[in-house]
Amino acid sequence: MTIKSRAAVAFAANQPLQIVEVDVEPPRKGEVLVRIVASGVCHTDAFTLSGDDPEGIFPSILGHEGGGIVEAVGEGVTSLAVGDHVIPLYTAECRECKFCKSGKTNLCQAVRATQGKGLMPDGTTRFSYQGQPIYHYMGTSTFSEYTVVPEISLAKIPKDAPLDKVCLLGCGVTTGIGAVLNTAKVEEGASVAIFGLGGIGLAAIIGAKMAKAGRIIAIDINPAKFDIARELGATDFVNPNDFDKPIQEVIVDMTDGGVDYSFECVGNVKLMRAALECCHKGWGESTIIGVAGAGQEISTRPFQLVTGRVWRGSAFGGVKGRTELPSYVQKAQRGEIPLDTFITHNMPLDDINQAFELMHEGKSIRTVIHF
Ligand code: NAD
Ligand code: AHE
Ligand code: ZN
Repeated sequence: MTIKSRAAVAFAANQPLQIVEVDVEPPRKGEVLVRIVASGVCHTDAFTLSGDDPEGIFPSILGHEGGGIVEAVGEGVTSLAVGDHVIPLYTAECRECKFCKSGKTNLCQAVRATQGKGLMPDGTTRFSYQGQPIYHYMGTSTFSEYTVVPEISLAKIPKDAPLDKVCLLGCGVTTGIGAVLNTAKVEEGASVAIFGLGGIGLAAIIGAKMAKAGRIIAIDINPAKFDIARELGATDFVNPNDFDKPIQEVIVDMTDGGVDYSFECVGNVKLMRAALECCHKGWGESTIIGVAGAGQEISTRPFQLVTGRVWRGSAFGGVKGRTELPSYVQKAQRGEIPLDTFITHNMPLDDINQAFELMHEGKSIRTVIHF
């Protein structure tokens, strides 16, 4: 039976989201209806809303950092049952595709093509408004009271984990920690530079602490971010605006030739170059996490790579969600991942546009939307 759901709909790029009641069709084969309890707001939602995302489709329901409860399952769903608590995954894990079986990547491709077109795997959408289709987003669309998600795009988590906090493990916090531990594989004593201290960069600091990094240099043009970075374990704080030379030179001078690892957590292609070039000659590795807009490209002198620096990228921290997210949830429950530190604001769905404003003003780390 089709149900009604309150949702924040992105009707067009660069327009505020509109809270309306959409129609949601029941889950089909291999799909699950989830009641979203809470959702974080990530910079990627704002990026797509800005119109800069080549995969941005309108009208759509954004949101990809949610936590919810299974409301109904479609035909053939075996791994989940009504009442299970779940985190939707924008990186599915089918365990059967070439990518899943490779042992080399978390980038399952089973549903990726349709997901990028705002559709369910059968090529249709479950959402509509006044008879017109509304598109899905990142396979998750968590800015809706009810959403439909492929079974392989849901991580089952313990029922005693607070959904309004562990929802942050659906993107930002897992991405930052995973990029340090899985992608870069930072080792004990290493020096680390983290560019951008939003949800992703701050989580990367946690990852660097977990890896027992020696020096953790936190870099942001908004010095208001430094207190939380310090609380999480950063050792040095750099505001590029305080210097009249390129930030890579500043970091190289501070670190006797450059850092062992750097992470770009902003989505600025010039900063991606700086993050690479602040790495130590011979071995320094830079990981791009930030998402840059359509048409933008990175550049550096090839000599930077010839002389031993390595450029990498990381999606969802290299984490295989169905297999690994439960252990991230456990770590959060044990206090090893301080989710509360990230939650600067809580608000109802009606106020969701304010969450975007706070992010753009640099006043929030994560706002959690409560349904
Ligand atoms: P955010 O807006 O919360 O934080 C960005 C931070 O960067 C802010 O503190 C801002 O002050 C800082 N910043 C801006 N310009 C800067 C500059 N020139 N130098 C230094 N700092 C600067 O964003 P977020 O939610 O933390 O996301 C960060 C980026 O990561 C975005 O591009 C987002 O799309 C991307 N992201 C990627 C993945 C992935 O899997 N690869 C996952 C989540 C988010
Ligand atoms: N759609 C964009 C790219 C967006 C992008 O890079 N997304 C990241 C996750 S950001 C989460 O906040 C990602 O995981 N990408 C891998 C993937 O498969 O989408 C574009 O440029 O087309
Ligand atoms: Zn995100």
